[in-house]
Amino acid sequence: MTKTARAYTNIALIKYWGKKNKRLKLPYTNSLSLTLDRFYTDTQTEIINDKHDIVYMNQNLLDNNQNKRIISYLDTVRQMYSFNEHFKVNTVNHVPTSAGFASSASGFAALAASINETMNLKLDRKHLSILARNGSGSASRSIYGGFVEWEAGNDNETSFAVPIDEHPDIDLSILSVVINKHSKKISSTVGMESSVKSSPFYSNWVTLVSSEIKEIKQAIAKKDVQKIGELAEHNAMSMHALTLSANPSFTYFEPETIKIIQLIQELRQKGVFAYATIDAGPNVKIICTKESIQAVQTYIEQQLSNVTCVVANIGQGIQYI
Ligand code: 2P0
Repeated sequence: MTKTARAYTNIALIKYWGKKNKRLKLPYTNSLSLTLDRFYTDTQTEIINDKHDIVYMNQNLLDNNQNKRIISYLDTVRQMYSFNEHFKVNTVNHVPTSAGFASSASGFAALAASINETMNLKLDRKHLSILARNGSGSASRSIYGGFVEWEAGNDNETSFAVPIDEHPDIDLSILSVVINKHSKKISSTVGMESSVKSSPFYSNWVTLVSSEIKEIKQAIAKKDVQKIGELAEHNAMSMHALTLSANPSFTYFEPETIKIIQLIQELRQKGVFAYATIDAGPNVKIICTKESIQAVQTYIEQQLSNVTCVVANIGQGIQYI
């Protein structure tokens, strides 16, 4: 029986938004994330005597349309490591549907680690990060715990994540505020492509990220949580400015997203520690301290009735169970 690979999701504090190479998922910029402890994917792969892969997700067999992205990834892995085996993949997402986190980061990190285990590839974590990136950019960062930087690189061998501090002794907690609404979703892949192609601010974004990465690494080293919060919020708003300034313009924000941003500003005026970060969807992740998180949650729940709050702390890297 092969071991199960477990990968946790991560939240980007300095975000990845745009690919210079679509096939290899090479980003234009570095990005920096925090791995979280609550949301993870468990994946097990078994070699089967067949010419096709089969994929179970959350105990359901995926059909040929649902499993396309995973099968195409397995083809890439077979090509990268020159083997022909096919697999039965069993993957379970422990990401509560109410938590508002995408599962592609934990999903592809766990799948990469699971293939490494089943095929006995003996990859070090750098090569595991490269393998995960080929599935989904943000998955490259979920190989490590704590603060992680994905170095953009120039080709398949040079684009991978590195740990900045895997076990940081720092007072940060994340409150995920989920807006219970199903809006039409523009995938990150499509959203990024449109921003790169048509936002007049895209080159400014590349310059901005390069300086914000340096600043946030200094703030992490100094455990300056306020500076980390300020940089993460500014970076997230700048990323979303790339969607608003694309042509045609689009946004991931819902009215409640803006409302939560305003509530966070009010909280700060009252002296409560809270900063917003938002990914390719309407939900807001609030960067809090252990002291502020309860007050932040209470205030948000008082002001907005139709939201769900989930608390997460700093999590670890890939595990084999
Ligand atoms: C990030 N996001 O840095 C950014 C911020 C969303 C907003 O990475 O096309 O699923 O598979 O490489 O990694 C989500 O996009 O995109 C993402 P692909 P991915 O976390």
